[in-house]
Amino acid sequence: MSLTEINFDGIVGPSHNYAGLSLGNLAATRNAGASSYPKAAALQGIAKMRGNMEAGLAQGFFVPLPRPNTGWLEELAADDDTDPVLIAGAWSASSMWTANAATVSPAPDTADGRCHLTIANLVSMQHRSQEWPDTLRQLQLAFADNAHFAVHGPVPPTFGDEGAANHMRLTSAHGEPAIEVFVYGRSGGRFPARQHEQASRIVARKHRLDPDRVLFVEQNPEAIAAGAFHNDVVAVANESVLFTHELAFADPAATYDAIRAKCPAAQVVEVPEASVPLGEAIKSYLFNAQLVTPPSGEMTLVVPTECQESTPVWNWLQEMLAGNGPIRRVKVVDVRQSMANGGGPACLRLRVVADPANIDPRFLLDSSKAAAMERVIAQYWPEQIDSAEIGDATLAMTVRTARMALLEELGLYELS
Ligand code: SUG
Repeated sequence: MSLTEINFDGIVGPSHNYAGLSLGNLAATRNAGASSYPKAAALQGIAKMRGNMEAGLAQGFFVPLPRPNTGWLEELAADDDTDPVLIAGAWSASSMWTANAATVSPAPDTADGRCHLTIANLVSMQHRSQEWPDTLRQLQLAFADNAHFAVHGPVPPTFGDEGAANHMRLTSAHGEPAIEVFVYGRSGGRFPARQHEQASRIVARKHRLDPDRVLFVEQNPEAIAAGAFHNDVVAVANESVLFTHELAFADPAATYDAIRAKCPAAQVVEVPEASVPLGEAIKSYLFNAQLVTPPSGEMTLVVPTECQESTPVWNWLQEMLAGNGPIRRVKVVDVRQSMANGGGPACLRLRVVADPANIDPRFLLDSSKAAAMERVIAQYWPEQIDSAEIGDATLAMTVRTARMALLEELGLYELS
């Protein structure tokens, strides 16, 4: 069995728009009401996946959810006088950020030797709380092989769960047993704390993790207040490396010590506030990077173009490369359409360490499938959506037709 890290990116849906729905996500609220460019957005996402495949990384994907979500609008008894924010929620393409789809504990970490996935309930935001049933259907198809995977329903809605965005593995190599670090927020600040500690604890129990190899760490309330609505906005881990901002955790020293005690191979690359202030880290999404190990062995940080445009961030990255730390390359990708809604390269992917042979191949990508997707997107995805069009019946038809064309191309008839 060959365990590989596979990144499952969310294909940006044809209804991609900026409705300012996520309180505490500064980019999303700043861009509320701006025109969006779904075709460009989806093509940027495919280009990112292509870049990672060219570096030799395994790539999968999930398809957009049915939008507008008519079932949800019915549940809301939506009518002409209904708050436009609720209508926009039913139109959101937010499932593109698959780091929030589920929490994943690969086989080496679990008592039964299966890879466990728990769908995230995403209850903190109304537009995201409606994602999980349709996302679960995709996980159940992609990971249908019960001998190797266990796909769980959501934790009770009392406890907000935002999936892998608040979860990190540290290990000497992906296929080796890891310690799993769950980061939660404490509520009471100016912005919602979207990951509840009890949700993390429930997920760890469901995944049958060894309690000695699990850590529950509090996110720094200051980071949430500054706009780090998920931990992956201020920290990312890959194999033995934790790349983090100095102010990511409530008690950074205790966090690093606990990680090193359980995973002696762990190396912490900490970016000090004095070099990159928290606000600049959040604006540039330095930490919402994909930290990956391609077959070349050169650990690579895949950052958004916004990092290049920030002098302190870019200077810090150059200094890092000039030193002899574990991160050896920096690669820049353009995901501006997603970034404008607070979704960087790391938000767009869910990492699953597994043998690709055990996964439904319809969810795995190669370059010819990427080309087929690009053709469908070029033909069917709207060029532009202005905020006044949200709710429009003609646009709804366009969006549905576009998604159906993609499902047909991929043979994913069960999802239609
Ligand atoms: O949940 N934005 C997403 C961004 C998710 C980023 N994911 C990670 N950090 N892993 C969110 O806040 C904005 C949608 C809008 O306002 O139209 C939005 O949902």
